[in-house]
Amino acid sequence: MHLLSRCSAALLCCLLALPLSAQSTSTPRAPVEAYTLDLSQGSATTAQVRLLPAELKAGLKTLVLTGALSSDRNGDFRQIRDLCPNVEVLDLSAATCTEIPDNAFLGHRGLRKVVLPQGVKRIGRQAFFNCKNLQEVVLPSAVEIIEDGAFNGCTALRKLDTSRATLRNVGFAAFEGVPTAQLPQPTFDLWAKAAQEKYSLIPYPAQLEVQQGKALDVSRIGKIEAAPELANEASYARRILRDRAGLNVLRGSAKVQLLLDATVQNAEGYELTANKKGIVIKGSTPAGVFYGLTTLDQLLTAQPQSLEPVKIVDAPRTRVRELMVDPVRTFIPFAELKRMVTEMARYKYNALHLHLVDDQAWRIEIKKYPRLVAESSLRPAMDDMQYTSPGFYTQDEMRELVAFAAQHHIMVIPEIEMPGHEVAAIHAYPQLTVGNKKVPVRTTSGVSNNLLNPASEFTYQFLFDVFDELAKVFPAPYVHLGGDEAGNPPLDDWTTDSACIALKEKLGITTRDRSENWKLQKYMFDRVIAHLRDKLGKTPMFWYETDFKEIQPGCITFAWRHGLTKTAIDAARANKAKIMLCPGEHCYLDYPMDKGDLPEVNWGMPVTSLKRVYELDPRWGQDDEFERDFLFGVTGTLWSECMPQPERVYYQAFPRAMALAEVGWTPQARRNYDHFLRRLQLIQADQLRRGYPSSSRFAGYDQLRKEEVPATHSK
Ligand code: TNX
Repeated sequence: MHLLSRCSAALLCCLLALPLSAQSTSTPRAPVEAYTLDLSQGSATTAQVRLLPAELKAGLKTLVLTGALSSDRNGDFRQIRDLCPNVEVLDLSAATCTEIPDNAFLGHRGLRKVVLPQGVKRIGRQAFFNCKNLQEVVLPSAVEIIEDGAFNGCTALRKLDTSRATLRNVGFAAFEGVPTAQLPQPTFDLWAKAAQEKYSLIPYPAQLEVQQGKALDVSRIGKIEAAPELANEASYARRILRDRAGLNVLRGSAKVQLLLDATVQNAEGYELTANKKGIVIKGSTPAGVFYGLTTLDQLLTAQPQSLEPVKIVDAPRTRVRELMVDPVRTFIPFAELKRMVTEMARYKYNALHLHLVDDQAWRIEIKKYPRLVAESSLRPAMDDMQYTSPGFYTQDEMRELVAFAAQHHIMVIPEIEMPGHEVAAIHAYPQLTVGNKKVPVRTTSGVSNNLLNPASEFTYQFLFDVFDELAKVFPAPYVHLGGDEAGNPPLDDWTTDSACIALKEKLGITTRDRSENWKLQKYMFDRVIAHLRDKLGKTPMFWYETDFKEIQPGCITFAWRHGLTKTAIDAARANKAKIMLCPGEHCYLDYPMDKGDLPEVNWGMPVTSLKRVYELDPRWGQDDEFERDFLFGVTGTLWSECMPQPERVYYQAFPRAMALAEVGWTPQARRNYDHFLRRLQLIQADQLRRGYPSSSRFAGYDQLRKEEVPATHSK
């Protein structure tokens, strides 16, 4: 990529037409700026960008395709979106296809000009979502359908002539943020349809009673009254009134009252009443009041002018409702982390877990070890994506994030992996590993057998220093230590090394094969846990693995492996540890939501459907004692090996993270999947309008938007 971007301007203009033989996978000798893939003269008539060499794809600026375009799993559209990030001009005028698939170019930052094939009739949902540099699209006259969010966020798009097209359907928020004048209007009033569901609340509250009486004229709200401790919540309330009801200036006799009231039982619980005089929200803490406000925000989404009297009494089911993001495999720009926080807050999440280091990069500044970010924050070309993903967070940025998240009652939990998934650190400081091996930062996903060395004091000094610095940045009482996939594949790195053998002897470990290597991991964990607890006052968390056979009491263990949740629960109970539920089959949001949904190309991920997420009962067949004393919360994971653009994190997260929010918050008896889907319509439409992409690949998506809302569902 870098080689190509350094090319001279003259080369920019040259259009190289390579014959079919260019299918060879070798790297071309000279850098190529432009490419015509014309297969029409050979026997094949398919465009197949797949056949181009990976490095060529990563650097291409102009791409002209002829022949039939394929939109299957690893077809031409996926290839351009994920593997050709620098394509600026995409000329498909001589290619054929009848539709531009959903999400075809979602988040593509290179595209400036796209000429679509003559025969295109449909432009799919979110097809050009957030193509921020896209200036011109040449639409053929055949185009009849432009789906929801198709050009949403294309803020540079100035040339889009739809006058020749015979548009039958134009979707919701298809042109949100597009500055061009005279854009086609949506043909279906999705918003009005979805807003018929007046209580489109996610997560659904524990109690909701529709009251008698006159509705509140929202425009008459003249005042927000709040105790000084609730200044942050008062400003959130002001924002809600502005965003939902357009109230920039408050005038009128109705009011919003925010009250601290110790009689509200749960620290995160709240009571909300609305009547013609105004809105009262009570909580025993600012967090409770804040959650009441997020409910008010959703009430006003459906009823922005006239709010019908209602009383809501609500409290969460589980203590911690978390999303984990992975800025390692694909860097997440700092601003996007903030956008994630504001979005999570809407659904009453209270923890953002940052997976800050892994084999492919180290993403957090550590002042005492500057080589970590200097040498290991690039994420080199990985798997079939032959381009880098550079970036790291400074400690100042993380402080800003922590403060911002705190305003949204979200704590930020850092994760530093050990002893596995640490190749990036080992690359910068080879003394961290057995034999001081200088290893490259990992360029594929998967599991490495390069581990931290348990028999070297440098390892402990390093970890203590890192945690000491992080403790000054992240005030959350929890720190995640990773611990996954270090024994699977087995910890062979530790089997033959003489220092590891000597440590085994010292610890009374008699075996010399790999069977008790886990005891060295335990030794490492015990020392780090003691430091975290005694010196820093932190509670450790880690990913549960069966081959790591002991858990210290009071720790929080994450049940993540498909099919092993019961085993993890039993181990947590036996060891008096708490358990965070994130079983792969319900909570892995990096997996596709449906067959063929993004990420279409992955390492063989199973599908985690929206329904499957919703079906998680965090009690997991256990007793009351489990829910009260052992269940810590629920986590949705967003590993990013297969999400090459930042907005893909949102696409994977939503709407499943809404289902998971309800899993973690709403009492089981109040949950119903069909009802959830009806409430989701307005929430998802609102989210799209606000510039967040999401998946629509769940049963009933299209049908739900067309059918009438039955009266029974309006409560
Ligand atoms: C396993 S889940 C991992 C991660 C990968 C993920 C991909 C876990 C604790 N470890 O390193 O990113 O699979 O889904």
